[in-house]
Amino acid sequence: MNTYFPDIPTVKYEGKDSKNPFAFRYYDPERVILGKKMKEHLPFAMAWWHNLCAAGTDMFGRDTADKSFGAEKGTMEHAKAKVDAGFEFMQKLGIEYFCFHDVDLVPEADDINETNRRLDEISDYILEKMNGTNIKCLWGTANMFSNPRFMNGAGSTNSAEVYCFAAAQIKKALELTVKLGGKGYVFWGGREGYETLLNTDVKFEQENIARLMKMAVSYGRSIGFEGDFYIEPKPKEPMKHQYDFDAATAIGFVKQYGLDKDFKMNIEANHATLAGHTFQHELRISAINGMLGSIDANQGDLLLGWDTDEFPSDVYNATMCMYEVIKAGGLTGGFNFDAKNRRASYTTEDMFHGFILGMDTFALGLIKAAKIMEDGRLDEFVKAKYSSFDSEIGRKILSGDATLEELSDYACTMKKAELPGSGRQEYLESIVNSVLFG
Ligand code: XUL
Ligand code: CO
Repeated sequence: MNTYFPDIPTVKYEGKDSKNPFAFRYYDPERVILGKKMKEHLPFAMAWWHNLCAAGTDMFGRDTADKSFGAEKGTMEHAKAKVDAGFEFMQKLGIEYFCFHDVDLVPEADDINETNRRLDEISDYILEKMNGTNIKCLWGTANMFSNPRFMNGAGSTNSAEVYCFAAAQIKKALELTVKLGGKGYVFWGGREGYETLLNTDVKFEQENIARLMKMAVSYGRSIGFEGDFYIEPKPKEPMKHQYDFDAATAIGFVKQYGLDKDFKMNIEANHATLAGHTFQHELRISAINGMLGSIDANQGDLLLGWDTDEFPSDVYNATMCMYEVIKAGGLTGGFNFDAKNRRASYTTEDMFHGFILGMDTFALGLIKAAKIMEDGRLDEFVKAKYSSFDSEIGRKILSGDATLEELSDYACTMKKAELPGSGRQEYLESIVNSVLFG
């Protein structure tokens, strides 16, 4: 338990005045907020790929961080060292969940049978590690975007053979998710999209994606997977047009193909802003459709415009996120830090600083969102804003019984409409500021 990060102590809550770099200032797992412990509001997860695999390589330069964990990369020893390091890391931070892609866990072999064998071996090892800890799997997924065979996507590929490989990977990843007790299974359609319509049959591709998802649902249920399937919307990157552009698009897709009973959304903050939305917008759209499932907790950089996957530091956005989550009655999933350290933050200490920042940001967000709810002025305002629908004519409209002629007659009797009540945006923003900083 003290092998890979020997200089880092177990991170504990010390309160907002603590200057200890390895302490939480806001995340106090046992503190009760709105009747629930903080750690129950905030089931945090570690993303295997960023934390244990990504080492800072970008398009212009190689790794800056050492993620070998004392073993040779590309070996099963390394795969096991990552498990050991990951568990030590999660235990030191009090993180109770992890998320994984199949190929985050083991090096992919040339022959899929050998990859599957390695996955069996590593998942046995992970299961052993899980025993006696309270660490669990939040969700699993298959990486169907890195291997060159997926250059035209997985479900959206033009190759029936590649489609079968996608099916095989999903089958295995579902089995692993069930074996590790995962609560969810994610589809992030990284390359499910296109670059140009000159070579693309969109209808064909979308129908094939839906077929693959249907097969996944039926296989998953047949092996005892009771959790949610999630779509993680993202508008672009790596493809120019991705089919799961945003929550509204993905929700429309699952409804169109009859997948809505089994699917919810996994909303990622950075993907929301790439789609030209706020994080809060994506959460709200999912929630009002009963599909707010899980969250990839990170943030982007609006000045850059690509998926920077930064650790969340923006308390305002975290507050608005928690406001939505509380109103939706919580998540079926959790908060997965799909986030990586900046390339120049390459030490093991930085790995901890990233998570401490993210966990404290969401803890603050939770505290402040609860205050906004208790304050009540925002909710009261929104309720009052629509109060004209409490009138006789308003109720008639809401009942669905009104006709266009009737409403037209009503308007003609009125002669002239009054202006709607003010939106009072600035006043409401000042309330939020006073709750945040008052
Ligand atoms: C990519 C992304 C993925 C998914 C899982 O932008 O967010 O890591 O979360 O495939
Ligand atoms: Co993500």
